[in-house]
Amino acid sequence: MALEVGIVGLQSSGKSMLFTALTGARAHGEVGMAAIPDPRLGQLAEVVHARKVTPAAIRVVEVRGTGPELLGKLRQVDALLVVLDGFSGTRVPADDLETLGLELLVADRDHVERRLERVAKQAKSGDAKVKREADDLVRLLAHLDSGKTLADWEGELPPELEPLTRKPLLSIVNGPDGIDLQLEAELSEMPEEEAAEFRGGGESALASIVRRLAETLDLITFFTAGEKETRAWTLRHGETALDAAAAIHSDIARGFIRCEVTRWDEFVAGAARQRLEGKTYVVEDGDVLNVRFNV
Ligand SMILES: Nc1nc2c(ncn2[C@@H]2O[C@H](COP(=O)(O)OP(=O)(O)OP(=O)(O)O)[C@@H](O)[C@H]2O)c(=O)[nH]1
Ligand SMILES: [Mg+2]
Repeated sequence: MALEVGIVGLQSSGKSMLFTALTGARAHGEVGMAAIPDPRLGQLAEVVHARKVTPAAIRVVEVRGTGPELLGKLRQVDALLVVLDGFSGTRVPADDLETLGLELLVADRDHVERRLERVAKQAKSGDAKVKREADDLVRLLAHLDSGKTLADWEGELPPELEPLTRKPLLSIVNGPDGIDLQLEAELSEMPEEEAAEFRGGGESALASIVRRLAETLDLITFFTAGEKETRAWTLRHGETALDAAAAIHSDIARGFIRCEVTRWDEFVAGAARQRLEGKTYVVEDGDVLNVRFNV
């Protein structure tokens, strides 16, 4: 249930390098997990002498081109991460970003057209709802073909459409003016301590990307602090204790009784004031939760 981000970019912009740098995964063009760095987690783990520490993570997918078919694989992702070539000296990143925007637009238009073909066939059966969607799609296609975007479509969109051009988008320039992926790749091969020394104590560029992503996705982090495992989890801003329980395990959500809530800093300071909350409690960033449940 982790949120998902899709890496897109023009050819040889550094997508695979970014994917590997973020996820540590070698296999390109696949799916990997990027850990969200959070200094609070280590402090909590120390307090409870956790034997295992697990950061929250975002799922990362790389697609290997920009055609409609490949970009179509990204319809399910929650955000797009655009990589722009700023290292070769042969590209203008701002122009490439514009080109990519057009590719996304084309992919969305293609998607609307395909869906219309399918829905129009089904509409022949006379189902009113399907007929209405077909009519909507005809108008939507005309809207796109007049040079407008899905973003300036006023009506509701069919929920199945999941347009790429409406997803939150974060772009990074790969090169000296942005993040140097070549360097990051080399650092990721080093033992952690050496890499940290090289960075002079600063946050890694990758950590800052992941953090920006988490912001773009409007994520908050909550913790579970146990000796067996201390772990960070993400929720969308505004989600509840029941959502938190579901993120941990569906059984825990099903058997939810109530939830003990402590602020992470009070927990670390050993001055925890524990509150009992119910299913509808809106989880806050930094909450340490202990869900009481029966199975
Ligand atoms: N000097 C330098 N070279 C880089 C950098 N990032 C990527 N490269 C090189 O650029 C080439 C393409 O990098 P990839 O990560 O494979 O790019 P990609 O976007 O996945 O490419 P395709 O999947 O083929 O579209 C590789 O030869 C990299 O070594 C960088 O920051 N600096
Ligand atoms: Mg690649």
